[in-house]
Amino acid sequence: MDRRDSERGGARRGCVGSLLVLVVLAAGAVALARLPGPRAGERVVPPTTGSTTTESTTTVTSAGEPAPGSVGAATVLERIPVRKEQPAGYRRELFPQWLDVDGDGCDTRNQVLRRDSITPAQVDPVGCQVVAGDWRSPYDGATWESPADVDIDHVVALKEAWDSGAHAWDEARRIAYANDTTDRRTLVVATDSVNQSKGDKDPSNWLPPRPADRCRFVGDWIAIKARWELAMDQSEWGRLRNLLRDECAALTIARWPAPAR
Ligand SMILES: [Ca+2]
Ligand SMILES: [Ca+2]
Repeated sequence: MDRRDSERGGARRGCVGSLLVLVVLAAGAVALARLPGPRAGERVVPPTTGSTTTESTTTVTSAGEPAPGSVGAATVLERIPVRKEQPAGYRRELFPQWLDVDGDGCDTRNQVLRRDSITPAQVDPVGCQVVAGDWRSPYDGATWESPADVDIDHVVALKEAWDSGAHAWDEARRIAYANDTTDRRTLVVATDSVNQSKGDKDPSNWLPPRPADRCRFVGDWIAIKARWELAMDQSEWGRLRNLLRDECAALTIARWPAPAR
């Protein structure tokens, strides 16, 4: 090979090398473009589902940086609109509950009981009725084995959802919300008495009694409001901002799947 051939070969290798660099850069750009931010209505990567544990999808990282697949809770909170609540017209019947919206033969209540049991739940062989399991309430840490001792709680209560935007939803969306098993943050298995004290309240006047459970609750609350494009009233938003500043500064939120429409 003479020098010119060698130079041409070198040039070819240079071209191939440049092409490879371009391909790698382009792939990187595509990957970066796919990193979603929680903009309104955006479809994002779902958090882990199908687990038999009650681990939260909201985490605190030691370095204060969002974990992969998550975003800072304060960033999400900043994007949530602040509006006066609109309570007129609420009736619980507007949110038909415990239906089998995904057609798997289990109503929502039993589906959540089965999903969140730490050990495999005992299920009636006929139908899908859960008769026993092991549940840990995310509000007080209590553990229960009988479904009679727990409630399936809408973390953002139906009335709170109504007051902050669901009053404008059609029935299909209200049913999707009331029976949501597509993101495990919407519905949790909680100690019945604690759930009753929670009622329809938002974090401006109710937080889990056990301090260790509060930051996770705060993150889940913010995620649900953002995911369903619900607003917050001023005192609710302010309380959450203060909690993120004072107690939950490193809180991150796992991304969420788009809700049914
Ligand atoms: Ca079902
Ligand atoms: Ca509120």
